[in-house]
Amino acid sequence: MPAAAHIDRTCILDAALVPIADKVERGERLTTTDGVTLFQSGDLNTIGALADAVNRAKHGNRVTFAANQHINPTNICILRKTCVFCSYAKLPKEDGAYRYTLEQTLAEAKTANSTMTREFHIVGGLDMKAGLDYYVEMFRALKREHPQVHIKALTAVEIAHIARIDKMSIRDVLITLHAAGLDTMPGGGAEVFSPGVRATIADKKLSGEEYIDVHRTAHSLGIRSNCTMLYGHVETFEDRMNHLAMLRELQDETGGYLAYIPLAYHPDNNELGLTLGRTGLATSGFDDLKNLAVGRLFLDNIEHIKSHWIMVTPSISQVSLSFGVNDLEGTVVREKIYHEAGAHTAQAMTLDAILDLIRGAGKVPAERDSFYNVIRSFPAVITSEARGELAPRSASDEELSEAHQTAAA
Ligand code: V47
Ligand code: SF4
Repeated sequence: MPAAAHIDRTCILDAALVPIADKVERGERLTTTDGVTLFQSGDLNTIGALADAVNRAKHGNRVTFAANQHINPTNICILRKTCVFCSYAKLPKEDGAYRYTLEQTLAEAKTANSTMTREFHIVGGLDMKAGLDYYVEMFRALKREHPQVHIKALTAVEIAHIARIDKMSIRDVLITLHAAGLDTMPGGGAEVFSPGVRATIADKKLSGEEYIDVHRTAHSLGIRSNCTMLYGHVETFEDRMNHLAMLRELQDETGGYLAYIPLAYHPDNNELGLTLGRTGLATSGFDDLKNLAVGRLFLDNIEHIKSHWIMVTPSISQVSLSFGVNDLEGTVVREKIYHEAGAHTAQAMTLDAILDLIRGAGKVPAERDSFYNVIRSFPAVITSEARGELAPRSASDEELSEAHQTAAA
């Protein structure tokens, strides 16, 4: 951990945070107990100031975003009954179940021709009819039609599912998919690694150790990935910290993680939300900011902390830029998973909106590629002349509605 900027002790309200501030200032690694102390503390401003100091030491004032397009090719999932937090999955014969044909996937991806999309983010359900061949064909075709677009696809859970139905090793599945065009993997499917929590919210899903093993294998093959934690349901602060400790340990070993993204649980239209009586009540802004800040402070070996504005709202994402976050989940053309679960945010943000959001937080925006190389810098304050030059041609309503119709099964 690089030495952070000087921390002003006069602002610390919670005395329990003083030893943590000392460690942060010395660039010393935090323990899981420190993490629990941070989660227990009501002194959000101090937690934010510590995370901001660490973030500034690593990234200065720069905030990156990537122009990506989510594609969810199938919502059919064998864990439909046991992942009780999921509002997206369907059984094969259930109303609304769909699986894209190759043509439907390509039709949805077509908008990438007329937008600034540089990454396809592809995740879906554990569908018995979406095995290795389905994805190999899809990735090859996407690469053929959009060679400039990076493919970030398939969570560890989906990789393990493909290995099971195709009776192959995880390693061979990854080698084959990599050769077909998969560039990196997203971090979903992690939920919370604690076996007790998993048994409650995601029974029968691969275990935390298995998730880590899939990522370890991917990293050993040169496939980098992201990592996540689904928070705000039944987990304790200790569960959160043990989860983060497992991620930090793998990162010490492989260095393969690009970014950490805490995912805020959305309780609408899922069984868990009903059981908890939480329908319509997502996580609090306080907890969203804390999860991001603790991620920055504890995961000292993961460079990038990403806020997902679709899940926590653009306003919280903007504030999070002073709480350790250096990256925003960017211009998403269309997204389904959280909207099924009650996210009320827009499904896409324009370039101008994301630039305004970053500048409004006093930061300097930069567009990045999927490996976090800056590919376009933007002035801290934009002139109207430059705005005209930089504005991309975004997908027209017609194009989006066409993709939407072809996507409906
Ligand atoms: O694995 C499902 C989560 C994940 C709900 O790597 C839910 O850049 C909240 O992988 N409330 C899939 N979360 C999404 C994913 C992802 C998202 C953003 C960035 C990246 C990245 C990856 O979504 C699932 C699960 O953890 N999820 N249902 C829900 N009701
Ligand atoms: Fe299936 Fe993923 Fe939903 Fe679980 S979270 S039911 S694995 S789509």
